[in-house]
Amino acid sequence: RALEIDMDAALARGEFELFLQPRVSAVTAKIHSYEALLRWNHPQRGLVSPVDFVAVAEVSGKIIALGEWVIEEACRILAGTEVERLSINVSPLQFRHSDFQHRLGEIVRASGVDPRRIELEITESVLIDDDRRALQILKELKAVGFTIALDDFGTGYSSLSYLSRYPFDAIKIDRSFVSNLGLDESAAVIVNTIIDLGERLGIKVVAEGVETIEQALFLARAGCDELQGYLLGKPVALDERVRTIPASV
Ligand code: G
Ligand code: G
Ligand code: MN
Ligand code: NA
Repeated sequence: RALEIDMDAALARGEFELFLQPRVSAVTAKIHSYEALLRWNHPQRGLVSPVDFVAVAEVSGKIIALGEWVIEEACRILAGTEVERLSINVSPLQFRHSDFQHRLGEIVRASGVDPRRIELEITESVLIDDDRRALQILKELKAVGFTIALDDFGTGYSSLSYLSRYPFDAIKIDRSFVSNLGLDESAAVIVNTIIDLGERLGIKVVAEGVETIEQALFLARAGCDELQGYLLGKPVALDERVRTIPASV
């Protein structure tokens, strides 16, 4: 059966799960927050990656229900565990949906979770179509306390004007640049430039896909604020181990 046909039933049966991956301070090595990464425990196919179903969910429109489930589950984790802060990925389609902001507000309010504990990761494709509306929504979300991160920075169009025009709290350097550090001279130049930009604009810079000590040292010396990647921790299911970690700073 096609994945899209299964999705409603999968939501009802509780087959989706949020894996958590730590984001760590490059200075203190303390966990700042976790990124929530969606997984589907499919009864026949096993653990399915969002790469294989998010695009399908966007085409069918199921991304709205799925995205709301992600917000609800993130709030359950924040309300019921020691996890201090979570970032959640918001699909461009979900962000542009007329009801997004309203539903997000409703779900978070009902959970009693402080919006300051939630970061929304958006990609620049959100900003391309209707940038004035996007700016208005981002400002309103920030006014309520949500923080906003620009994900996959450096891929796509990555207009530098986005960084000054929109109220981002964090920029996430795409992992393609991090993985090329030490291999490709231009990757180091690009990474340094993004870190410098973030510093000058007062936006926190987070490196993704950090897999080696060499990459971590390079990034820390360059002034990158936070690191995320397999070296610091893989995305894992919220098990008892995660439930009992001490509250992060
Ligand atoms: O965790 P993984 O490497 O499999 O994620 C693959 C892609 O799926 C990434 O681009 C990530 O941003 C995206 N993704 C992960 N979780 C979610 C989610 O909850 N919602 C949306 N829209 N995308 C997600
Ligand atoms: O697009 P986004 O940045 O949300 O995607 C995050 C994706 O990157 C997730 O699917 C996650 O599983 C994956 N990821 C996280 N850390 C690493 C890493 O160190 N190396 C690689 N190759 N992928 C990673
Ligand atoms: Mn992300
Ligand atoms: Na990314």
